[in-house]
Amino acid sequence: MSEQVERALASLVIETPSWGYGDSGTRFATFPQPGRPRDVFERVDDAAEVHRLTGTAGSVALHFPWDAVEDPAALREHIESRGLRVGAVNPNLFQDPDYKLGSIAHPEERVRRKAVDHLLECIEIARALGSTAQSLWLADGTNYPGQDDMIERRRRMVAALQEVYEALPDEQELLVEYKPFEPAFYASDLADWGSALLTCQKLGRRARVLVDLGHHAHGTNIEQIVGLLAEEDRLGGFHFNNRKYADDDLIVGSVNPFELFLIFVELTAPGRTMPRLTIDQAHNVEAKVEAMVLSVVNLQEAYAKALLVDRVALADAQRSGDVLGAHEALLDAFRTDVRSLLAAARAARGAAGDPVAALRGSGYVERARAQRGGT
Ligand code: RM4
Ligand code: MN
Ligand code: MN
Repeated sequence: MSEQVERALASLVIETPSWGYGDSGTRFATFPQPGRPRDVFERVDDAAEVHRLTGTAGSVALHFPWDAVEDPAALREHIESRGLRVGAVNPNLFQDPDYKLGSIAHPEERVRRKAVDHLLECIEIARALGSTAQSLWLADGTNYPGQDDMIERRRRMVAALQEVYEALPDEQELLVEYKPFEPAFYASDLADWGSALLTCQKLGRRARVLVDLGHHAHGTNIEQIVGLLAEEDRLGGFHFNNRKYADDDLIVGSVNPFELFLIFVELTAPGRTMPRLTIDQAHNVEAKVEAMVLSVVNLQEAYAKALLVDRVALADAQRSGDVLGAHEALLDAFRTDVRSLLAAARAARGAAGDPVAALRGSGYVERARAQRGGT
């Protein structure tokens, strides 16, 4: 058992987001934290610390232009010198005032052109950094019925994405994220997994869907979506976070650990390959590095528990119509305390047995505060 968990951890790569280390807050206020990273290099340093403690966060996802630098080669070198890889490149099509009515679905050709040019630029940035994915989330949509023609918007969006897809080098894939609401509150242009999947099918095999756990209506069975997309070989990746109400971006597994476990049960089903596993969090009151460490540890726990599922017993119970026997096969795994197993597996990999305690005892946060300043 412990060997199985050790092997599994060795192959687990979780991407942490550069944007999860900087200052953030609520829609009402940003709360500056002392010791916050001042630039992308320091955000990478924080990501490296999370990896050092957990042993499975060896990749860092970047967001542009937030992480823009003069010299991408220097950034790549910094990332690699910290023992990390460059994860997905996330273009930003939602902050420029020109994007008020959308980006690639915008009614004006000039704005659509500008947005496509940014996407093409991000392909070049990814090439220079050695990244193998574009991870695209569109804020596009409308706020009122009649504001724009929904199907026209979709045509514009697809045409723009086709141009981008054609420019993708072989080693890059295009991950398409969906979200039902916010910032658009009437009709988002990529509102759900179905719209994202249809778009990917129009583009080609290297376009796949990205599932963000905060981007569903309440009651949606996310693990079913995961299984379905995996079955169609269109599951590109995840943005892990947790929520109680909307797109809350809370610590992974903090509110609904059972749902997280069930997602990993799908991901580890026989014959499946792991998609890209990225954390997408924007903390508002919690300490950033510690929050990220806790998210990675919670992901490790969900993963390890999913590996404990007795697949033979589960399949037998399912075949014989033993409703609760099948359900209990899952509960048995979910209820297993895997913490000491994981602590040992992490220690065997040179990471921390107890990553949160190790962070608190390391002085990392205090040193960052002294070196980086900030109030
Ligand atoms: C969105 C979405 C994107 C993330 C932005 C900042 O809600 O989750 O993935 O890049 O927030
Ligand atoms: Mn996301
Ligand atoms: Mn989100």
